[in-house]
Amino acid sequence: MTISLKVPTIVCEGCVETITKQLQKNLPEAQVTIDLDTKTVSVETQASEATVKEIITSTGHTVE
Ligand SMILES: [Cu+2]
Repeated sequence: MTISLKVPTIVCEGCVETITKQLQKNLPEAQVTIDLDTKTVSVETQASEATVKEIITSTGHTVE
């Protein structure tokens, strides 16, 4: 399942890297794609949307 979330607090490559690393650390099997222009995080994973949201929030970012 692919979960797509809008994360408006993403402003630069650094944010993209931080979120990608945190998701890969917590969900090693996940495929993470982040579009900096649209501030959209797409995660192909077995984990729930709530789990993915929690991981993103733990980096200090806000999920819309
Ligand atoms: Cu940044």
